[in-house]
Amino acid sequence: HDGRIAWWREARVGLFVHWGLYSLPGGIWRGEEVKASYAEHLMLRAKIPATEYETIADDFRAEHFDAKLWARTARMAGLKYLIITAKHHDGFAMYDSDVSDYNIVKRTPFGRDPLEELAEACREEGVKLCVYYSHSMDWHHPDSQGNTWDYPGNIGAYDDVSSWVENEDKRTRYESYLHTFALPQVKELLEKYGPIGLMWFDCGHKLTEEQGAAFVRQVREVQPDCLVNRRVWKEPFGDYGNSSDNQPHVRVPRKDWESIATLNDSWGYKANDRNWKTAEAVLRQMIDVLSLNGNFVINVGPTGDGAFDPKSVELLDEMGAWMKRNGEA
Ligand code: FUL
Repeated sequence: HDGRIAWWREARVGLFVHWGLYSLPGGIWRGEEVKASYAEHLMLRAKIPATEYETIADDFRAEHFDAKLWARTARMAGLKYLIITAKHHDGFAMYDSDVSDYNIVKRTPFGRDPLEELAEACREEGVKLCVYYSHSMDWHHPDSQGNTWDYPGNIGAYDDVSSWVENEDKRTRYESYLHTFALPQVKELLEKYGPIGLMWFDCGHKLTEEQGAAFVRQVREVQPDCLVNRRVWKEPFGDYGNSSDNQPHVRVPRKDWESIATLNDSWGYKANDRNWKTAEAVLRQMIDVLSLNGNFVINVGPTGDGAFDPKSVELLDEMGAWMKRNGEA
């Protein structure tokens, strides 16, 4: 296994990019700020019916999206891998999916495939392309987890595991989502965009062990060298572990762990979140993590038009300057 993870141990630092339909409303729905620190959870927090949420796609033009600029920004900040949200909990694929038309190419006026463009840009900049995929929750799909306002009897977003694993109907429905939707999407992501550094799964602790194993198998089958994070299920699954969101220290004694942090309090772009960390605070957090042998991944939430907001750019610039001063970038 050492062979597979060698690049990651050396990389140390990465960039997380949360970009999806939620980036356009930026935490505001029908003129009102939705109560949630994570703007990418808008659909769940405001219980937006799937048919209504879908209409965000009609306005998704991403006129400033520039994969080369994203990849270059990562490189200039000294960051060695880039994790892009191919599909977050809202279920919308930010790539050209053959499994479902609910995707950026088929449903938006933008009509391009960011994954394809990012794969090329990352290759050019020497940044490893990695993919986030929400395999457990999908608020758009009637048989997955989370959306109980459109699909009564569905598995709730925060239901505990036993409540649905023991319920045959819920379990069967999730099984069908898994085999006809999630696994095929994971497969196509690994087949279409060249070598993927790692698959970043999320919230898999609600799956059965067998369901978690199915995702690991699927990854290994197509790209044996691709890493899988532990959130695909839980110990002892996956190649490395993650700390809880924005909590750098919880995995201290472990080998091969990764801390993920935001620049403000949200992952997805949130118009009203001005609670930016200072560059000094971010660097301190990074140095803490690296000194404890963890990897550090810093997040940006580009706006719906595809740009990194100016404050994130400023903070990443300062990280880059620090890296340069210390011979890293
Ligand atoms: C969490 C998700 O629920 C958040 O939206 C975000 O993607 C974070 C990195 O992981 O579990």
